[in-house]
Amino acid sequence: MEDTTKDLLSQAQAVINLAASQEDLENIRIGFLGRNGKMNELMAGLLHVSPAQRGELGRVLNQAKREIELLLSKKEEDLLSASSNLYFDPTEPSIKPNLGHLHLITYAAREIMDIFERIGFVRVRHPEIDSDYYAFEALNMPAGHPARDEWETFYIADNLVITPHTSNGQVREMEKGYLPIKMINIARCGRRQSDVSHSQTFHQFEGLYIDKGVSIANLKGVLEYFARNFYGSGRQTRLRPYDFRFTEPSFEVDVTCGLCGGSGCSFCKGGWLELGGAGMVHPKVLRAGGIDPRKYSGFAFGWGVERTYMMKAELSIPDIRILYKNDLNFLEQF
Ligand code: FA5
Repeated sequence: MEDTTKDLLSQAQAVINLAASQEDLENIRIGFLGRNGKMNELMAGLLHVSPAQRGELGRVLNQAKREIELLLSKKEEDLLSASSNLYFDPTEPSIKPNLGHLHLITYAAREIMDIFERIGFVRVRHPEIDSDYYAFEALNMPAGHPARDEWETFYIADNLVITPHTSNGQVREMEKGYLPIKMINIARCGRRQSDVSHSQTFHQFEGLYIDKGVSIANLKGVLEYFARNFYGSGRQTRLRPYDFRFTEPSFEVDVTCGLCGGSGCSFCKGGWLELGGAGMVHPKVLRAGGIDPRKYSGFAFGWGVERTYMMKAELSIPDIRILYKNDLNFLEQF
């Protein structure tokens, strides 16, 4: 009888394991533990054993009964939790995904481009990794020329650089062979520089206008137009003499400080803030691009997107490198 009880227990285990619903479980319970179930059949057999054995067998049978009850309730819990995982209410409000937004510098590049587009400039794209030729040589800086040092350039192969400025796009654009040229090239640049106003990775926007009879007056007009539209109507620009190898004459461009309005404060120290470089395209550069400098002239300018944006009066960013630190507390403000 003890063996029969063990068999019954393993039978019960097997069918309980296979049960797929509450209904299956109820049928199993009735089959094993119900009034006419297999357990009661065995219990009835106790009447035919000797009183000496009856106590021990009764204990074994009760133990088996309890185990079957335990197996049934455990399986019932499993089935319940599995079905609650499947439960899906389409009317429940969904969990909103965390949406990001564009980087501050992407907004800046778009805003800058919008302003130049209104006066006929077209956005073009040129390589951010380019040959030494377009970054320097075609810009009147032959190999070994000391002027190259200023650009603190990352070389990634003998003749290949991470462009230290967007001016590499000048001769590339001329080589396309159309005139007049009125382009804005906005791209990522790299230099071996890192401090509060210099980042190893930064962006520049480069303007190039080439046509017949282009003069410094046109350059000044375009810069003034940009400064007023980007910074506000009260702002003015000035050209300060400088020396770039690819423009002649060359200038640094300053804009009046937005904090003090040009009277001088601790931020600008003198009323003016530097925006970037500019100048009339050097005849050698025009020739490198296949353009005859006796017939055509042009101006170019190249400014940092980050610095130009940081100079907006309402933005006070103490360290340019914070733009690229992936600090959400900072980035989520914009
Ligand atoms: C140039 O890069 C020239 N190619 C500009 C130019 C173009 C002159 C066309 C004439 C004609 P410069 O090295 O001064 O010039 O850089 C221009 C601007 O880029 C700077 O005023 C600054 O706004 C930005 N810039 C340069 N280096 C960094 C840097 N490491 N981090 C952030 N901004 C930078």
